[in-house]
Amino acid sequence: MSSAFVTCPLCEATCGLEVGIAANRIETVRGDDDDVFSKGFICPKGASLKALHDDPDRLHTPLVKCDGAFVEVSWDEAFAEIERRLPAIRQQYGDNAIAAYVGNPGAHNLGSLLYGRVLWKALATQNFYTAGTVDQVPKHFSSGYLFGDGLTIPIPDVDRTDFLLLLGANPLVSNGSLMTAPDMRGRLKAIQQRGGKVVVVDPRRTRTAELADQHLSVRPGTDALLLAALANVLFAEDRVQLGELAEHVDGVAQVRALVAPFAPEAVAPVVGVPADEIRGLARELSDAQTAAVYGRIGTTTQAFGTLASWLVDVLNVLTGNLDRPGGAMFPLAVGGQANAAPGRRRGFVHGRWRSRVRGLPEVVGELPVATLADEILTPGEGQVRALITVGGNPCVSTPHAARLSEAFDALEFMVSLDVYLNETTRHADVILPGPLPLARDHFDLVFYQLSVRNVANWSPAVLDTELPQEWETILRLVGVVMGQGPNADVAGLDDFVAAQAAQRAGLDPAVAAGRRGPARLVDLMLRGGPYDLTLADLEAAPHGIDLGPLRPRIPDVLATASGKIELAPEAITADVPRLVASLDDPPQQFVLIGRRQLSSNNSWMHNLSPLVRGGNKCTAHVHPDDAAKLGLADGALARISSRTGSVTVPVEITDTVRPGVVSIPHGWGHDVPGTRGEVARAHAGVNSNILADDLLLDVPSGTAVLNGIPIDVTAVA
Ligand SMILES: Nc1nc2c(c(=O)[nH]1)N[C@H]1C(S)=C(S)[C@@H](COP(=O)(O)OP(=O)(O)OC[C@H]3O[C@@H](n4cnc5c(=O)[nH]c(N)nc54)[C@H](O)[C@@H]3O)O[C@H]1N2
Ligand SMILES: Nc1nc2c(c(=O)[nH]1)N[C@H]1C(S)=C(S)[C@@H](COP(=O)(O)OP(=O)(O)OC[C@H]3O[C@@H](n4cnc5c(=O)[nH]c(N)nc54)[C@H](O)[C@@H]3O)O[C@H]1N2
Ligand code: SF4
Ligand SMILES: [Mo]
Repeated sequence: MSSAFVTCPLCEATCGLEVGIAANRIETVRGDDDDVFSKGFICPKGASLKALHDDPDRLHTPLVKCDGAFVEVSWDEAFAEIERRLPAIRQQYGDNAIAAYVGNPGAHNLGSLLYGRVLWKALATQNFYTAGTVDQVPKHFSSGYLFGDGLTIPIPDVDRTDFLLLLGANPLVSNGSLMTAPDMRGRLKAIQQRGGKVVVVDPRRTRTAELADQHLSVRPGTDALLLAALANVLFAEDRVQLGELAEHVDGVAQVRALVAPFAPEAVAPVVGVPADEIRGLARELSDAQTAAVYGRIGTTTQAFGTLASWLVDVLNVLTGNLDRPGGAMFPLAVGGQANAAPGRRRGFVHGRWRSRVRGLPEVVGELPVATLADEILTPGEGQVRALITVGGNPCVSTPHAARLSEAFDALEFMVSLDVYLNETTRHADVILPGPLPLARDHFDLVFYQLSVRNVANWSPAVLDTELPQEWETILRLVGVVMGQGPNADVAGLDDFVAAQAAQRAGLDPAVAAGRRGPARLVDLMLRGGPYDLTLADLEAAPHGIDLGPLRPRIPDVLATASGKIELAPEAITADVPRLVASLDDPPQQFVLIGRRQLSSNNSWMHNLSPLVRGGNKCTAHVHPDDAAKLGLADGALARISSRTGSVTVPVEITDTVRPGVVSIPHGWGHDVPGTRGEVARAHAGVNSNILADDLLLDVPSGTAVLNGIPIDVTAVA
């Protein structure tokens, strides 16, 4: 058995793994003790990579649907079918008739990251969707307007901070997001050990809240009110201290006026936290030597996602903690980072186009996935007739899931690049599988831009695969779209892509000669990047290269038109009146929120016995007082309904949720016909996004409200 050292590509933590391999099979997986960043940390998902490879249900050949049933075909047959059907739709109905949806694994996959963009450009469709609009797009929106680029996102400097305020995040379970930091338990404990404090804002007492020094159990969807109240106190008590940021910030006076309506006493009844606790939190935040405010999915996928994301950084600015050690800082990745070149002042815009049916604005090149079904089902000029999905399961992951399934049935043609035949890909006409992790080169292009330290680690493919690499499949699709037929010259297209990348980096493509595919592109990015590294340097360091703690980057990192932090941009502040109005909203009796589970990865790893065996249960968490009122018994079934649908699910009575709040994890509901996944079917659970309402959006960004969905709950006899 030989050992290989690779980075786990399953979540944002980027843990180093030591993988034992014999005869092209994974024998063992453990944390790599020598990894410069993760130092041996591993979670159950990383450890399940062997089970993933050995899963008898995953796809090994392309599938084409014939008379309603999938048949295994050769790659040439699959591409012949695509050639026969896709270009005709484009020719007949125009560019926008073909939509695309890219899912979460696409952000962890060099093939889709580096070559997907070539395909989307070739398709020239405005109907481009990703999992981002059920996730972090509000943060791109606020960061774009504040700092000039959607990926210029401040990351909490957890290893040096004295005070960490986490809202809507449970990194002990999720292992962190928009904050690449393996072993968050260790990092949070270290804050406490050096005398610092951790505060968690969450409607549930999560594992992270249990570890924290203080937990504020808020009503879902009220974070923007809470954060505005914190800012209000900073102004009212003369605690605003911009420090060295002062000369780089515009709009502080406007912010003062905007948060005036949100005194702690005004928001307390709605937020569900006493005014003196809010005031106390503001004082502690301001008194701390250093502090960082951080919000994650509970703050983005809710009614005020953009305002909450904005106010998180407003607080980082007002307390002088932005861009200073121990505060919230901007990483400088080794390559591929749009904000690495100073002086690029184009500013950020959204709404460059709008969705046809609901008129929703584009943000970072995407339309809200909550409206994809409308675009497919509503007849007229520009109607979506065909769809390409890449590593996504929107029929489970996105709102009004049942309607989206119906919409996919109405498509004339659908191609899915995916490793499973699941709830989404069962609707496809052609499924094209790609190699699993470890059978492809890997590099965390996205997550090193969001990391609490500047690090880099290259993972070469360590397993052989019978499948073409996903980047090759994507280039072959590019060939079809560009009229080169089903057997395009993939190597030639790759040379073309590399030549363009070299030109962008101001390099001669010949410097990366001898490489092809993503390895060549990463080599070019490294060479054009800020650290003077090459891929060979990373190859010589299998446990990664540590480039040190984050360093201040203002003003160079700012790309707004003014060259300053624009703290009160109109695109964001225009939504404040809606927040003011929410102070008078009558409270809902019951609202639904989600919860992530340690051994789960959104919707797609439930077919692995080691992961479903343990603590993952698709149950509805209900507070004991609510259970008593509703006549619900622990383990009994409840029917949960929303405007869009209903599900019947076992109840787990627990005081970890707030009264009035029901929590069901997303990613389940594996009992639909026509999928391949026996283990998942045996642990089906329910699809919580049947309940998520496609009409409820964070207004500025179009991101779906997945937390705080009004529901009715009844006992099932
Ligand atoms: N109610 C509710 N809904 C949510 C959330 C929530 O908190 N609550 N969270 C949201 C978030 S944050 C996200 S990111 C989305 C995720 O939404 P999606 O990305 O749409 O869903 P996943 O479950 O990640 O599905 C991943 C798909 O990729 C496939 N896959 C895995 N690896 C590969 C690969 O290497 N190549 C290819 N081609 N395919 C691969 C899997 O088989 C699966 O079909 O869900 C969102 N939905
Ligand atoms: N094990 C595991 N890890 C994962 C994933 C997974 O599916 N499983 N998914 C990955 C992905 S794609 C992502 S984006 C990240 C997400 O990473 P996190 O954001 O850390 O994920 P969650 O654990 O869902 O934490 C969100 C928290 O928000 C709370 N919440 C709900 N509504 C509100 C609200 O209105 N206000 C506040 N303040 N809190 C609220 C929920 O109770 C929950 O505890 O996790 C990643 N890591
Ligand atoms: S925490 Fe994330 S990166 Fe680390 S082993 Fe688990 S899934 Fe992989
Ligand atoms: Mo996500």
